[in-house]
Amino acid sequence: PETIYLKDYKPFSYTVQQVDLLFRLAANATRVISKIAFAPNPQAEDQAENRRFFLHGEGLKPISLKIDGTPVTPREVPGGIELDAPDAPFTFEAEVEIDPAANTALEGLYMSNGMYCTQCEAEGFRKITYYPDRPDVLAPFDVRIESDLPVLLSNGNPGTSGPGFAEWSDPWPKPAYLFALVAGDLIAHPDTFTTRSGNTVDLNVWVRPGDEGKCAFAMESLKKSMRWDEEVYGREYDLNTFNIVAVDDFNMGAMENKGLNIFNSSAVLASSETSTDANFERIEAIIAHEYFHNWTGNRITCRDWFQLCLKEGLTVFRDAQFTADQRSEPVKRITDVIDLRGRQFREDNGPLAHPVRPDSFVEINNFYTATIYEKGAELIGMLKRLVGDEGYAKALDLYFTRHDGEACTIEDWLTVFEEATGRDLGQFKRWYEQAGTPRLSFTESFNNGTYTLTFKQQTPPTPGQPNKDPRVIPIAVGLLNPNGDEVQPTTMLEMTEAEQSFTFDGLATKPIPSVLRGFSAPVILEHESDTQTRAFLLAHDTDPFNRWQAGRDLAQESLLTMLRDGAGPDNAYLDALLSLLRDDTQDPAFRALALGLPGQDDIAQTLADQGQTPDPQAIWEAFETLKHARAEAFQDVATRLYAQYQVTAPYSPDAEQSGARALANAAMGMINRLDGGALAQKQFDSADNMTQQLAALSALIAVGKGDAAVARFYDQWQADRLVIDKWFSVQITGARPDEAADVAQRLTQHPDFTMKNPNRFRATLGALAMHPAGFHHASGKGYALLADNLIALDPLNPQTTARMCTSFQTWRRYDADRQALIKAQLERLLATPDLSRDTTEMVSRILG
Ligand code: BAL
Ligand code: ZN
Repeated sequence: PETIYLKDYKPFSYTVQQVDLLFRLAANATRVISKIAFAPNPQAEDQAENRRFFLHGEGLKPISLKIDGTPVTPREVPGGIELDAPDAPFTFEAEVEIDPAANTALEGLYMSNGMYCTQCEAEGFRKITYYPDRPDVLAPFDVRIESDLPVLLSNGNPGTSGPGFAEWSDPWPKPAYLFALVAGDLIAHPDTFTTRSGNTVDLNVWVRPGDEGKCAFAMESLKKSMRWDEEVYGREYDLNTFNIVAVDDFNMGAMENKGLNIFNSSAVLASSETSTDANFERIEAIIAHEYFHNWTGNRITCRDWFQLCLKEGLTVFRDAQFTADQRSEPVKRITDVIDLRGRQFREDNGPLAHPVRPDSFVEINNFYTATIYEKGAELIGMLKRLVGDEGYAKALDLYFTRHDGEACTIEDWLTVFEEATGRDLGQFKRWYEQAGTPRLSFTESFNNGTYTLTFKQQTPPTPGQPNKDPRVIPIAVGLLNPNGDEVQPTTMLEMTEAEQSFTFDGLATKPIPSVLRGFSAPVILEHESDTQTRAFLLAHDTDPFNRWQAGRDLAQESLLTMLRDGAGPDNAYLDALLSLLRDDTQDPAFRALALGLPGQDDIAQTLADQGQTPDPQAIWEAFETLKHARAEAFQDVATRLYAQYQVTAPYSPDAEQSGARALANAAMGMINRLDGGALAQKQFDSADNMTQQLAALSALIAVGKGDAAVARFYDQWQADRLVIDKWFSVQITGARPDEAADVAQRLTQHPDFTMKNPNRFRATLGALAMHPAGFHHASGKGYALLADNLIALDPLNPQTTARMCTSFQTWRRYDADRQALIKAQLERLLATPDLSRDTTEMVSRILG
């Protein structure tokens, strides 16, 4: 397959003035009739001699094509058609036929449970009609849909409608990836929102009949997001209507189509009986994320797909700010860093490492990654730390005024920061260009009242980038006295060299440093420290992130020592954690987080970084030993916390109640190891919300007492697709390592398993991949099961197949036997006849 390079970017020869689309919907033979006004692109005058009129098109059956009313015959070229076109404005008309019912890839126009819907980002519009399907071609769209289905939606404002048709008009020029259409038998959950300048916007959450009781939370989240973007970023909504539609079969979480967001139903539908606290929080965040794209993505879009982080990094950063404002800022930061380390650091440390702005790709769908999204968001956070809140606000205002209506680059983005703040961001740009996670280490010295911290940074090689230059790293540091008082409040050190010292004067005694507070940069902090210092920071650090980090470091050290020396759990860790658990002045959510352990995969990565070969089974056993030791050591406090943090008020998914439930459920998890499931069974029997019910089910499975509850849960929820996804997952993630692949295998034979629904596929095979000891079972049965299913899924849905191949990305860390087993599966995948471009690229990169 062809590789596309950033350096080859050229503007399109023509601009599009207006797009008119008519859809005559039919399941197997939809007609798409387009009329598109083109004009020579003044930005492409160098191409005037030789303008190339190329239109993307994939899997289209052409019925007729005309230029200025005259039928034309196109030349078929890879990826589309070429036509002879005038060096002057002209109209192109096309009628094509497509088959939405046969579209299982879920890109372009497809059907999901009798409903028509679209997914065009990144390159799905070319499966709908011939078009310059690239983000730098923007145009207003008018759409007419003809169908007998009762609800017919597209982007923009509603126009005329009547029996069998509806018209929509989107005045805001947009790239084709933001086009959307929905048609179905849907029910609205309506509301309105009045913008700060007094415009009333009709809001609707559209769902299938039966789901209308699960829309209220999404609607509230939408209204909060609209208000927040006005208050914090000064951004107002710009159409009369905002529609959200829930779709069951969807590759991503959701999509920000202009005025018509389409959501994976798992990211919209919520009720206390069927959704966990974590589900509610995710829904709130995704609703906000898609809404915030209206300005960061839609009004200002990307020039080309290499710039994807321009909209995604910024929008993830904005949704994180929103969540921090709605809930707890430290809790949000801690959970984001857990996720960043688990997904992005893992990617950055392996064969799939790529810069936040890549310089080449084969299939753009393979670059909707944690690096583009989450590391992209970290880059925005660092920029804000470096220029300060005021500088950030000024730069954003300039970005919105200067670039509204444009398709931009990272250079445009950095330029507004340079102009608004007078800072040179040349070195900062390396964060966008160099892949890999920097390792940051430090040494300390203390002399005559002067304390010196000397930092070193180093980034290991990544594919195609053997050498890295030093980056600018904002390092937030505070200093504590041995008595626990803070002697130096948080200060932002700016490291620009490979090695650099910073001094603090006038100190009476050698302080204890708290480094990288708030996780001020996406780096791996490598620092040898003793248990005592960590326990001290866990007890005294004023920075909540670093307090949590100290606890995590203690847990990790204990696990590593257990694995290395066969030692038992570290008592100092248990003591420090016990004091924290007992301290009722501490936020329950924070205590629940402190009770969390590093991921088993994080430990495997740390061992690999230290030059050791991780054994997933041994890691699992060490976790079991440690969890058991904690259960025994914390018996009394667990019993007290469980009782104390039962929520008696009516269910609300707010931060306070969910924090209490998280702590009580963590306590239940400990008690469960000693009482053989008695408490969990009681909780399962009496639970009136999914958070409680699922935690209890998972606890019962963990102690081998889950059979009856698993059966009952299925009987209770078999009609609810999203709850049944949980039912699939929990049986696999809770299985013993030697059984996980067998459980997953058995579940792929269940009548409710289907390859065609990405949520169900992920709930089953994705759950197996998230069980490190089960997936990496020495027999290789986990690898074989995943590969079998990926081979079966690829012809149906290349995008989800390629995404799930990333489960194999860490293969080189393991022993020779496991490496050979994984390599054989990857080679088998690659040798599959007609393997998609998506999966071919992904597997080739993983094999390296
Ligand atoms: N743009 C794809 C989905 C999202 O990031 O919102
Ligand atoms: Zn996004």
